[in-house]
Amino acid sequence: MMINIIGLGYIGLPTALMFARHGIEVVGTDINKKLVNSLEEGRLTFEEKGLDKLFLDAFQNGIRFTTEYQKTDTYIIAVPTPYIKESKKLDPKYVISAINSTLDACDKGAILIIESTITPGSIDRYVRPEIEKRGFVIGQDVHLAHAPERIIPGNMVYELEHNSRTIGADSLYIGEKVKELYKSFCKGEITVTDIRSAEMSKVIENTYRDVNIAFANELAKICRSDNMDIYEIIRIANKHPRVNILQPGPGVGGHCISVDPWFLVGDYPGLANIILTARKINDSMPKHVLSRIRTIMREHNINDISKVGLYGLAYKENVDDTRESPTLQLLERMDEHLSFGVKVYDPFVKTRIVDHQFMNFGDFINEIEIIVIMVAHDHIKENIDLIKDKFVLDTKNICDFDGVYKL
Ligand code: SAJ
Repeated sequence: MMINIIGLGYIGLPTALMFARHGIEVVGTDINKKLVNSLEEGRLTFEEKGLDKLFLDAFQNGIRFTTEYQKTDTYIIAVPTPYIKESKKLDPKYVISAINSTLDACDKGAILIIESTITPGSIDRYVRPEIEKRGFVIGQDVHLAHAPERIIPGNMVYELEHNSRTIGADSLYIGEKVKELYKSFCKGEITVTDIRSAEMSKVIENTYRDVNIAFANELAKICRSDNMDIYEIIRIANKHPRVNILQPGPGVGGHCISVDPWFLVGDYPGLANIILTARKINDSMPKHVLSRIRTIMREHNINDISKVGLYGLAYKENVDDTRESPTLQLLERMDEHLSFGVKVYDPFVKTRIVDHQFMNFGDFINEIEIIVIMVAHDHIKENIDLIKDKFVLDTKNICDFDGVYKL
């Protein structure tokens, strides 16, 4: 039996490697020739704890990478599902194109497993009609399943193996078959359900986190307005057995939590109210950081924005992924206010993606008077002594020395 995994990004690649490590024949397909070449030559395309070793194991077990779709009976589709900025609706174009190419290649009776996060109802709305249009009978010629992922960047390899997961399918028979497949590496509980429930549960998991982060962020703003210590207050409140407030921060980034709730807002206008408000609160955090920077500049008579340095471009600690990152959101805001020249540094981001981005930490801190900690990479925690002579705005609550400004 061979699995063809379509899309070798943040989800598809670790999944492909994990199946291969556990002895399944895997071919990974991606339309990006450069990416495929790099993988074939043994070079990983992003950094992630434990991925090197997993890659090596998969290589030894004969994993292959190609731009071609393979003829087989099992496909896992893990292509991106962006949302359309204006309408906040899912853009299914990559899923649809992957489905079509799969149909061109597949055996009769093949199972098409969609791992990409999709808005509830997407398979009914976009995928089934596409397959039927091609004359395939679903349930006979091809079978559909949805197996949304749950792994967290920064701990992907461990979570891939240990998290519980959900399989949605049209029939119990196919659901159980897909479950058996994932059981080759997944030690967590695997729940089989229908496709719509699988779609919805995935989206609400991320929405739940977004709403809870928004609560923490709103509290941070309330505490700032009335001079209270948000971190102390959350620490105390969390001692209640049924309270578990998350941490405030400079915003919510990544391609999951800051995106998935919009699917519900776009599809259920008027019904998704807390969800919409939470999104707005989280999206307002970069502006809050900006106003904190302004306060520090005024207090210390610093008029030159180029004396300010943003530490961190990634969307969270110890990853190199910059998608929807709070720092990029903040830079966009500054740009709108014609405020150019702020300096930026991230030890994980090794290509230049914004203006005034430094590649060397020493050079970066030599040129600034105010450092804004946007991301709590281990690197800054280990180098905290080097920034003690700066004015520090710590949006991640990692500094405990006198004079530090918080959110
Ligand atoms: N954040 C806060 N405060 C917190 C926790 C997080 O401000 O207390 C911020 C982070 O700094 C980051 C953003 O939220 O900017 C999201 O980070 P995250 O670590 O909470 O989650 P992601 O986006 O890396 O991964 C999420 C996970 N979903 C849930 O925890 C419900 C992961 O399990 C999913 O697989 C992933 O989304 C996905 O791909 O959908």
